[in-house]
Amino acid sequence: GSKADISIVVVPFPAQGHLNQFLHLSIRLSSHGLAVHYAAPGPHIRQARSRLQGWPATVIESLHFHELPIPSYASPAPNPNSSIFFPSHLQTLFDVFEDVEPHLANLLQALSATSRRVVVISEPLTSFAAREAAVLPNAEPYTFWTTPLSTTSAVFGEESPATALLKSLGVKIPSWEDCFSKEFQALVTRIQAKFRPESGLLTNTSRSIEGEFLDFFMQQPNFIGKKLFPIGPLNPTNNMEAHKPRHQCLDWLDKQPASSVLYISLGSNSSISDVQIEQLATGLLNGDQQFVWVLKEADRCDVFVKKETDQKNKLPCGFMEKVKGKGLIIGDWAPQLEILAHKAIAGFMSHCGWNSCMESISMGVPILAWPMHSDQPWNSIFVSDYLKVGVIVRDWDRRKEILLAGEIEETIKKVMVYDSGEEIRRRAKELGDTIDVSPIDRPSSLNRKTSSVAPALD
Ligand code: BUP
Repeated sequence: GSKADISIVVVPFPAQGHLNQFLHLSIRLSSHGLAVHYAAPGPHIRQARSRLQGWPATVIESLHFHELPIPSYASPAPNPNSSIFFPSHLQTLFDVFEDVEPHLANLLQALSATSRRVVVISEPLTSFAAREAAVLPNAEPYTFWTTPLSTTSAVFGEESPATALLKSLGVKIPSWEDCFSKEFQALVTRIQAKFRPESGLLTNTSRSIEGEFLDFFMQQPNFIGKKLFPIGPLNPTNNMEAHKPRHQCLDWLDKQPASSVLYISLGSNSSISDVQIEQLATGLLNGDQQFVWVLKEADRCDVFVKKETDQKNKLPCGFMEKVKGKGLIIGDWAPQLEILAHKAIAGFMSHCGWNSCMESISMGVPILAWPMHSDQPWNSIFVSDYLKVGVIVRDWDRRKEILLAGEIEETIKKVMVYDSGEEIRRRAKELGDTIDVSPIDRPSSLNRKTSSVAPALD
């Protein structure tokens, strides 16, 4: 048959935060009629497919999933009580994930033979894909940075020029030795050695968030002549409320006054200690704060089984009765975007994973930062000290301490109480208004030059 025009291959690192960004990017590309090949291990693909519920068939039919076989392995469960909490399973995953390189090479070769151009989008953690693309005559490797340009560059050493730029603006981020476990630092060294900006860089940011850094990067020797695309936010705004049945927390939010509820979620990879859960609960109760709190055990990427276990049993005795009508606990997958977009929400207590930050910023919701690991301490300082749309709840220098109910309550008031929080809520709203969250374009049949038949993996 005739050759497809452009084939796009995306290769995410198979962890939750990466899944959403790569999937949303894929949806965006396929909505322009491009054939997108999503290559990842089976369990990750099954999760991605389940997130596609509610999308128009025209979008879904341009997405081709390719299962990359990975060897089975086991890794230790995340330890919520360690001071630098790093999900060690990610390290294990990285080791085994490298084994998929030959399978990906087969896929790329097949696409290269049947397409005019192959665009390969990987990330620093899956840079083997860029390496494989570089050897093909018609393939262009792009790197997708799923975290902010300004702080992620700290991965390339504390003396990175972007970090210096941040410092000159009065924003000091913690050293990476303070944020990453020794194992992760070793992992970063391996990634650093392989990282090349190749054809170009996509980043999940926008000009109104990181304009200064985008300009700055374009002047760096490594980037001159390369393409740099700020493509954030990737929030898929047109399938809002697509979940059926509608999550009950949204019905509950409908009944709350505007700007009254605090949304709390510390992400999918982390959990806090039992004592900390108790202190947070007490802070909410004493402050008489309305809330929606996603409280469940951290994901276990190693087993990939979506076994969502709520942690209601860790709450202080009688808590659920006392907060009746005022607070909701969600023990499974929460519809975060819909929650953040709801008019009842006035603040987001977040672990500051970059997806969560982008979602909150673009919805104009101020952030109460509770970083847990890796880039999150940087993101938390970036949103509070640089963007000034957040306050720090968990100060990274005091990460070994338990946050007491009283101080949690005080920080919550800084954002949620009408007078004291007015300024920060206004700034968050203003920044949110500058960010374009336009719905995804409808595919045009005229653009559809691509083949809908995907080559087999082997
Ligand atoms: Br938890 C949870 N519902 O219940 P981040 C998360 N999300 O929609 P990560 C839900 O998952 P790291 C839930 O909207 C965001 O798009 C949320 O990504 C969504 O954090 C994504 O914020 C989570 O980057 O940690 O993946 O927990 O930063 O370590 O990747």
